[in-house]
Amino acid sequence: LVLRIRESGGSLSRILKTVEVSHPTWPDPVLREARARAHFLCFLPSGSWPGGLATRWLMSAVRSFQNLKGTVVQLESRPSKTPGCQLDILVTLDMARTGLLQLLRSLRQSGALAGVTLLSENKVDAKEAWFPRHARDLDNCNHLMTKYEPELDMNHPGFADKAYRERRKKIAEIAFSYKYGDPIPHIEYNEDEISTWTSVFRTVVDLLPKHACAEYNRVFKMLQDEGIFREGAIPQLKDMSDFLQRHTGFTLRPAAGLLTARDFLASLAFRVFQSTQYVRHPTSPFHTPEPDCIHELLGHMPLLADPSFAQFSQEIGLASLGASDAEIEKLSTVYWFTVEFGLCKEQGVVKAYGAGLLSAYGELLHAVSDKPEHRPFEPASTALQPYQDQEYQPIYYVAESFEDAKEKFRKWVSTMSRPYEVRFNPHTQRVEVLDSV
Ligand code: HBI
Ligand code: FE
Repeated sequence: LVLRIRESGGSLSRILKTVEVSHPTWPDPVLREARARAHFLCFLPSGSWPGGLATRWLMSAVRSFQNLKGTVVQLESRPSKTPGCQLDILVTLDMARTGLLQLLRSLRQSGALAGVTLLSENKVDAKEAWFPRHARDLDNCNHLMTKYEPELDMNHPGFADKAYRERRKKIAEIAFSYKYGDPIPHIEYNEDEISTWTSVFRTVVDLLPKHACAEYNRVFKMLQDEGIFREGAIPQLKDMSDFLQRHTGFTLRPAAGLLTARDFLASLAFRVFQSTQYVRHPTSPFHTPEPDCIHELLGHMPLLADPSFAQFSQEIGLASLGASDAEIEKLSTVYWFTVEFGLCKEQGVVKAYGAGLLSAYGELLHAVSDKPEHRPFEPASTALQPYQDQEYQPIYYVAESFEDAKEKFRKWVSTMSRPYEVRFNPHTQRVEVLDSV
């Protein structure tokens, strides 16, 4: 797409930032065959434009690419040689062909353009859809959701706390610059952070023997014996990662915040868990709207050291590779009602294994009480159950065991539309694609 636009203000670098956020996604199954890569040429007429109009126009163009599920492959600008135009912008897009037609039409109708020319269009083999094939590729799977960030959300307890936001930024930068193979950076936690950890840790120690599943309690004890779980010190991700690696081969890598479901699930396929490293705001030690390292450490890590649970987590990850957006949504829902809020049965008694319950005692007590509805875990129906993350869940799904949940999950995944199989080769850390064609 070459856009000839006049720019007299605003900043192109902001647009480029927006473009970087767009991420390769897999089209819906019906559109798979009709995916194309296209180059366009557009002209913006001369005339006197108010400052920054070109920037705003391009922002709205980027929004329509995203709305039509297009991926920006390349975006380049140069001073225009056409009289009356300041910039030519070349955009190469991947999108479904039905979307391309719609896009051309809407660009031509947009008053800001004098003309649009489609330079070329190549049908792209649907199998080119990108997903990580090696654990190293997870360096590209760190796209964040802009939800609940202390910088952006007025309801975040850290919104008005400048020092807290600075601290968050510093820890986020560590995650953004982390590359596969780097040692996990050590964080020197401050007094506030450590005392938040200690107060959550105490409630967990009190409640979990009674309400957590046996697998969790078994690993929790090992972590205490090794001195990784204790009052007065937040476990370092490096130590936890080494511990997990010894038990199930899972490793950790630092994440800057809430990742997109696609990126987060993809890492599980490689037995990699992307973990935040910052601590929730000290004014709300027992509740956090976003993941923090206390939730990851107390909620997720113990079960990642359990072989059966580790396998279940990896299989959700493998199922997500190359899945359509609609399928990612379903897998996230299954993840939500199992890994985050799952219950299981032990000799007829309901126990918790979901990380969101094991790291938040309020909801834990609610979940195992007789107030909410308990339903048997059945992936096909669980995947369609709407959920919210603002209040306690009204419904929980109860698994017979991890093995049983895995069996049911495998059967359900086999009904998904992916035209190939994937398998993880632990020797090479590579995902191998077994093509059916
Ligand atoms: N990102 N950092 C991080 N931690 C999570 O636990 C997490 C995430 N992104 C999405 C997610 N969990 C899930 O709720 C599913 O959407 C996969
Ligand atoms: Fe979580």
